[in-house]
Amino acid sequence: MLRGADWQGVRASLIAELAATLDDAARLRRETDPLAPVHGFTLEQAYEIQRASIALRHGRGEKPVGVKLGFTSRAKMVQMGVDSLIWGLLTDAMLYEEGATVPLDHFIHPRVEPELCFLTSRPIDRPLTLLEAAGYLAGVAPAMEIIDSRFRNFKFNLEDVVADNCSSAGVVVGEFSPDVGDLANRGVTMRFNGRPVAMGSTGAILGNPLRSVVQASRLASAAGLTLPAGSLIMAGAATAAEALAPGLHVSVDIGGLGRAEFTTG
Ligand code: OOG
Repeated sequence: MLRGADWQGVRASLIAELAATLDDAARLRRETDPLAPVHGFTLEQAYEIQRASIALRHGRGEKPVGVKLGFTSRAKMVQMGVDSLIWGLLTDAMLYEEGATVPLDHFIHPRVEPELCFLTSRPIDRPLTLLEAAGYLAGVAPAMEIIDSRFRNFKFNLEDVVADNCSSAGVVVGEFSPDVGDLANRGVTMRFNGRPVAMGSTGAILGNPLRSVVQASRLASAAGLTLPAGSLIMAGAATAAEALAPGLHVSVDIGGLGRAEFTTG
C-alpha cells in the first residue's frame, strides 16, 4: 500500500507530467484530449498544474507580466458551458504589439475577445474592496485577448481549462488612459474588416470591470502571490469569442477609451 509520502510523490509527478503535456501542446501547437476526465484532478490541483506549466515557460526565460480573468461575463459562461470565474497567468511572450500583424501559426485554433486591460500602480498583496481598487491602478486600456484552448475542438470542463492556463495565448493592449473612475457602462464593439462581429457593454464584465481587479486581488492573495506594480490585469471578455482567420483586420472600440487593433497574418 502507498503511504502518505508516496502519495505526495505520485501526485507531484502527475502534476508535473500534465503540466508538461499542456506546455508541449501550446509550444508545438498540437491539440490534446481532455485530461481531467482521465486523471480526475480537483480544481485546486488544476491550479497547481497551471502554475507548473507557467514555471516551464519561466524556465525558458519568459517573464511574468500579469494575470487574466476568465468567465467574468454571462456571454462567455454560456458560450463555453462553464459557470465559475477563473484566472490565469500572463507572460511577456503572450504580448503582441498593438497595430501589428499577429501570425496565426503561433496558435492552434485562435479566437479573439474584446476586453479591458488594467495597469497596476502599486503592489497588490491583499484582497481589495471595490472602493480601494481604483487607488491601485495607473490606467485602463481597450484590449483584446487571443485565446487558444489546447484541448481538441475547444471543449473542456472547468478543471481542464484552469490547468490549461485558461486558454491564454495572446494579448493586444491599446493606449492606457489614467481615468479608471467610470467604467460600468461603456459600449464595446469588435470588428473584423470593419464589420461588427461582437457588441456589448463593459457592464457585462461583473457589472463593472473594476470588480475584475477586486477578484484578481482576492485570487492572488489566496494563492499567496503579490501582483507587483506595473502588472497587467485583463478583465475578462465582455462578449462571446470569435474565431480568427488569416487576413483579418481586427479592432475593438470601447466608449471613451479608444481603439485597439491588429491584423492577422
Ligand atoms: C477560456 C477563457 C475565458 C474570458 O475572458 O472569459 C476567457 C475559454 O473560453 O477558452 O478568457
